[in-house]
Amino acid sequence: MSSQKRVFSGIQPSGNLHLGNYIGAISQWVNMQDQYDCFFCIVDLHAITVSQDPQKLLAKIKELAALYLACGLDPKKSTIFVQSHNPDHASLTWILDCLTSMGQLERMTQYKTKSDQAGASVGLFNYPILMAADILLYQTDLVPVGQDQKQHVELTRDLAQKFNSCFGPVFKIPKPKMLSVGAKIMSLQNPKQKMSKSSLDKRGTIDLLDSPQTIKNKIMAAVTDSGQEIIASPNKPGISNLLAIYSITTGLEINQIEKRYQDKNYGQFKSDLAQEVVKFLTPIQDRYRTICQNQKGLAKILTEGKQKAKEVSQKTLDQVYQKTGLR
Ligand code: AQP
Repeated sequence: MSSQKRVFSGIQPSGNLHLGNYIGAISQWVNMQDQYDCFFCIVDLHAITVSQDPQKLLAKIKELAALYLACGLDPKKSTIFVQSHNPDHASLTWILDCLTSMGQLERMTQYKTKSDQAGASVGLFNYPILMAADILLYQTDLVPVGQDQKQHVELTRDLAQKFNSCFGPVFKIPKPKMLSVGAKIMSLQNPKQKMSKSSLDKRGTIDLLDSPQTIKNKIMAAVTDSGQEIIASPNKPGISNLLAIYSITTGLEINQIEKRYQDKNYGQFKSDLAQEVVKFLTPIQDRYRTICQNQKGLAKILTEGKQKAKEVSQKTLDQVYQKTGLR
């Protein structure tokens, strides 16, 4: 058995992967691959908690898998798989459902926000428990996520502790891992709202597969703050957000960027940022196109990933069945 600590995380194929997903989640994943035993999942069962077109969903699952690889996930180092290919996720969810109170789920911020927007399904309400099952099945130590998912990882910890104290120790207690800069990238059109796949105003979101011209247009049209200074500050949510994007895409510290732009205006800053983002995304887009030409290779990676995932999850689920009296 590997002595490395275990990492689990996933993204829903629920729309276009955007820079917020990359920065908050994938950038961490890529950096963790050498040090940890990593499981990265395409969480398609989460995506159907809101309505999806079946044909588009299937295409999005493949697109997301190709983007994982294009962003730098390496199947030789990490286990990459699709959630619905491993039925253990749904099986553990039911058992955890029976251990969770309605009140615990009613407190989840994401549910409150999303259920306001559309007629909410039971699946949307239950989403955090499916996420807990995803994480706990793999005896995960660390869950690299953006800020919006922190509350769900905390619920996961509570459920693991509750199960262990009711039935005896089975689950490792996982911890969330978030970036200090970039844990919550905001919409370019509304710096008070998170950049999101499902947001209605597409001008607020930079998708990883956006063309250079679209990226430039979106960044030049980004909402900025009053005043002229290019500094990160709570009074300047628009500029602070752009600085975080600049920092992650160039590898520069925020204070280095502030110094670089101390005598420059917003227009110059945005134009340079657009160039940096295009420079950053172009190689990812090139790799994505190459990977898409080999669909058989992609399918093989996901089949191998499923097998590796199942080997680990099955052991946890067997223990759960035994402890709960189901076996
Ligand atoms: N704006 C963001 N800034 C930083 N991190 C973010 N993440 C999402 N948005 C931002 C992180 O990306 C991962 C993807 O999570 P998900 O696909 O399971 O769903 P989500 O968190 O609800 O992301 P979206 O983009 O807002 O999707 P939709 O609109 O479908 O709900 C997570 O690690 C998340 O924290």
